[in-house]
Amino acid sequence: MADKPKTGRRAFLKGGLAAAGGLAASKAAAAPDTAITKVQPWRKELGPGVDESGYGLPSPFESKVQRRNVPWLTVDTKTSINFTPIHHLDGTITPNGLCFERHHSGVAEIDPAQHRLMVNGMVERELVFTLEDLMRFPRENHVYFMECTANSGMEWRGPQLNGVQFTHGMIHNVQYTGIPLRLILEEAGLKPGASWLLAEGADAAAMTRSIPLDKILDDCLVAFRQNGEALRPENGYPLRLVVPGWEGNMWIKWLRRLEIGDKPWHAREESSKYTDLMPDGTARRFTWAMDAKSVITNPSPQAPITHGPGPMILTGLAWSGRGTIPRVDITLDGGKNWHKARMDGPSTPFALHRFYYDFNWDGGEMLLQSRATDSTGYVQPTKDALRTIRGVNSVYHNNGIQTWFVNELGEAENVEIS
Ligand SMILES: Nc1nc2c(c(=O)[nH]1)N[C@H]1C(S)=C(S)[C@@H](COP(=O)(O)O)O[C@H]1N2
Ligand SMILES: [Mo]
Repeated sequence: MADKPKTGRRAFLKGGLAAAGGLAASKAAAAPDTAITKVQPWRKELGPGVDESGYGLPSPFESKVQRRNVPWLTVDTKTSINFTPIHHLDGTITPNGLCFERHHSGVAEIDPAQHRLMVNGMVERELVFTLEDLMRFPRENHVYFMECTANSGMEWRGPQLNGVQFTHGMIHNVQYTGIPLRLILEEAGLKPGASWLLAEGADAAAMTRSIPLDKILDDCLVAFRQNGEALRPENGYPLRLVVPGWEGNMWIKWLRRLEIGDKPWHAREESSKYTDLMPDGTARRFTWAMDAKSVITNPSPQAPITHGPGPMILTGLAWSGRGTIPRVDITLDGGKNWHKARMDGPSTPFALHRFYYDFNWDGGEMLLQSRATDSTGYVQPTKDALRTIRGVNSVYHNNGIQTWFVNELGEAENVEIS
């Protein structure tokens, strides 16, 4: 703030503190603040040495920052799902240990020496690669979000989960290091008529998805690192498919086989699951790209406002499976007035974007919403607009606008405006 006096932010802060200043001044007069007047223990003694574990952890004072699950969500919720604490994070990168997890048969604990990637089907040469073989292909680095197709899926019929971690936390955004799949397929040689790829995981679910070859050859990766280090076991160690902008279910973890064909396979995860049940009873399939979406992470039910009226920072995340997010608008009054949020940090296709709205809270109730516009011009719809077309039987692809009601105490609640 102080290094940007041009914005007028300093004057604004001063004004705000002066408004609440009576309080601060009288407190100082009554009892000195020991955090400034006393010599703290960590100033008197030599601290502990360098990290002995060899792999560092966050400060113990940050222990509340945790992936969490919703106990009633699935019968086997402990082995199958948890959520990223997006209300505890800032910037755009998700730390590896906080990336949400979704497993259909638990984590495959793979010995990399015993892992192979096989390419078969409509290819000139069927191939099997060791990890060492793969390390000799040229690699690339890209930051991408991955959103579970069912993120916000529990909110179709109305507000249900009282926390942004649970309504929007099936998303993470990391830097992948991986091999363009195009290069691996060039090595195998595609036969004429090849147009689809089946990706298969090595977990007990043997998860399989059909993906059009156009997408595969365009930008898909076989990734082996996230944020510089090896993939975590829960995120697909040692290999995972990266399908930029498309639904999380297609990002096959523990990747072991790529089959080339000329039509989709209609696997379980693209027929009975991950299709969109419409009001007339038919199911929409192959809705792969994740539509533009945004959410205010702070304040939110798990992150209430803890200060009085005056300057405050509202922040959140926005993303689109079709490009970047040039614009997010914010309303404090349930949509009567909209304000342009300040986009901050990198803006690259298929990655999370961070927005801020810095304003002066009057201490009154608010109905907060954010609305994303992506680089194609598409505007995030209201939940009612989505329901008009899709009905209420859906689980997947809910990108509707989220509303938080904030009371005078700063507490927030998941609500909808009708
Ligand atoms: N092999 C395999 N791949 C998988 C899954 C799985 O259970 N097995 N789950 C899918 C689903 S539904 C999602 S949302 C993402 C979750 O990835 P994450 O655990 O890294 O967040 O992986 C996808 N890939
Ligand atoms: Mo998912």
